Amino acid sequence: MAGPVPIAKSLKDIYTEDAIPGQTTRWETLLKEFKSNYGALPDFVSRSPGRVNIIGEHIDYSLYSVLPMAITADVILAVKVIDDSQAPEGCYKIKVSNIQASKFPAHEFDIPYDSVDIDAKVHEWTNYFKSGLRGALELLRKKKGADYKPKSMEILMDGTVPAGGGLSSSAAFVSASALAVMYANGEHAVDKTALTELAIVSERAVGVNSGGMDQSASVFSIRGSALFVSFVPSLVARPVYFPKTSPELSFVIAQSFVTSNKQVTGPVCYNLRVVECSIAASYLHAILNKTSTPLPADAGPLGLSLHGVQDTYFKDSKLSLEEQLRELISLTKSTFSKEEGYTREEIATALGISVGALDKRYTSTFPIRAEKFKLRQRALHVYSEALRVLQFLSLLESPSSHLSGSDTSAFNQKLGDLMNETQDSCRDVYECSCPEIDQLCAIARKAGSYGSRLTGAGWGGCSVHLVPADKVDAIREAWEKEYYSKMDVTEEQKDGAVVVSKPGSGSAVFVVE
Ligand code: NG1
Ligand code: MG
Repeated sequence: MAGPVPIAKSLKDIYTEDAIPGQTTRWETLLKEFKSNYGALPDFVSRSPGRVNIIGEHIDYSLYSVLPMAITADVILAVKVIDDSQAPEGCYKIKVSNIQASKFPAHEFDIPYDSVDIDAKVHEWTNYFKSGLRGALELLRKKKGADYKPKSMEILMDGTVPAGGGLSSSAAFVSASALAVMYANGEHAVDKTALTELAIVSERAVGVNSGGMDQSASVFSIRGSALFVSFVPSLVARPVYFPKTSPELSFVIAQSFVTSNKQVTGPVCYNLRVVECSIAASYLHAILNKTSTPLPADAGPLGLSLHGVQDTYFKDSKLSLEEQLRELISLTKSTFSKEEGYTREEIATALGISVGALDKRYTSTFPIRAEKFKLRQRALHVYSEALRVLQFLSLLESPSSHLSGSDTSAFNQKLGDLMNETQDSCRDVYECSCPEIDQLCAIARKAGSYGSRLTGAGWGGCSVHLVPADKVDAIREAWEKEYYSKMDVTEEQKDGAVVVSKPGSGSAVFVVE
C-alpha cells in the first residue's frame, strides 16, 4: 500500500470501465480549456478523489481507525510549469482558475519565496490550493534545502465532489494540490504516506482542525476495495474487501442538500467536537490515573487523544482491544455523571489548571463557542464507534464464520446493524446529524436498506446506505417521493442526488504528452 503515487498512462488506470466515457469528455474539456486560458497544453494532471466513510465517524481525530473508500468524484488539476519572468523579484507566480469560472473566479498570486500567506478567516476557494502548496513546500525544502525556490505554475481545476457535502471535497482538493506542487517541482515519485501526512497538516491551515481519514482515503485507495486506516503508532492504510454476498451489496450515497460549511460552523460544530474529545481525554486521564500530569502528547490534533487514554490506562493489560473499549465505555459513564455538560471552571479544576490556561490550550488556535462541554456524550460516542469499526472489520475479514448457506442476508444485516447504530449515536450522543439526514435514513430502511447513516462530518451533507442490489431502485423511488420532490432543488441537482458508488482508486498523476 505504501510507496509512490502511481503515474497513470490512461484513464483506464484511474476509473472503472463504466465511468470512462464520461470522464474522457471531461478530461478533454479540461485540456482544451487549459489551452484556451493559458495558450498551451498542461504538462500533467494531478488527481485525488473524494471519499465516502463506511464506518468510523468522528473518531479519526481521536486517533481511532476508520473504514472509508474512495469514490469516482474527484478533483483534477491541469498544471503547467512556467518561468518566473512574470513574477516580481523575490516571488514566483501562481495562476489558478476553475472550470466553473463564474462560481470560482480565477486568481493570480505573486508569492514570496519564503512563505505562503493564507487567511483562514476569509472563505476563498483558492485557500485550499494554497494550503496544499504550503504543505508541499515544507516537504520540498526538507529535501532540497531551505532556500529552495518553488516553480511558477498555471493551474486549471475541475472538481466533481460536491462542496460541504460530506464527501470530502476539501481533502481531495488539498491532496491534489500538494501532489501537483510536488510533481511540478521535480518530485516524480511522491511517497503516499508523506503526501497524506502533509495534506492532513495542510488542511488545518484552512481553519478546520481535521483528523486524517479523508486525506488517507483520497491518496491510498485502491479500486475495488475499502480502506482500513489506522493512525497510531503511525499512519497505515490497507485494503479491505467485501466478501461475495447474496443478495449482492451496493453502496448508495444520497445527498441531503443541507450544506454545512465547516469554516463557518466550526466554532459550534466540528472544531468544538475536536476540542470536546481532547478535553474528555485529559479529564479521563486525570481521573483514571489520579494525576493532573498531562497525558503524554500523541499525534492528535490537540496533542491529546481518547486513544491515548486507552494506551496509557491499559499499558500492560492482557485485555483484547474490544474488551478495553468496553471497559472504557463503562469508565466514561462512571467518570462523567453530568449529562448537561461541564463548565470551563469544572474542567479546569479537574485538570489542575487555570481557566485561562484551559482556554489557551484548547480554544486559542481554532475559535470555539460553548458554555458547557458534553464530555460524557462525546467520549461515549468515540469509544463505542471505535468498537463498531473493529466489529465491522472482523465481520468482513472472517465472513465464513458468519455466512451460512447461499443466502447471506443475516450477514448483510449484521453489517447494516452496525451502520444503523452509528447513525443513532451520531444523532443522539454526538449530535452531528440533522433532521433531513435522519429522514433519508428512515425512508431508506423502510424501503429495504440494511444500514443507513450520515457520512463525513454531518450536520447535513451526504448519507451512505448499505443496500441489497435488487432494492436500489425501490429506495431511490421512495426518496424521490418522500424527500426530493419536497425539496426546492433544480432537476440537475436531483439527478445527481443519489449515486450508487463502487470503491474507486486514489491519487494519481497523468502525464500529458
Ligand atoms: P468531511 O465531512 O469530509 O469534511 C470531516 C473530517 C474527517 C472526519 C469526518 C468525521 C476534514 C477535512 N475531514 O470530514 O477527518 O473527522 O469529518 O468522521 O475536516
Ligand atoms: Mg472536508
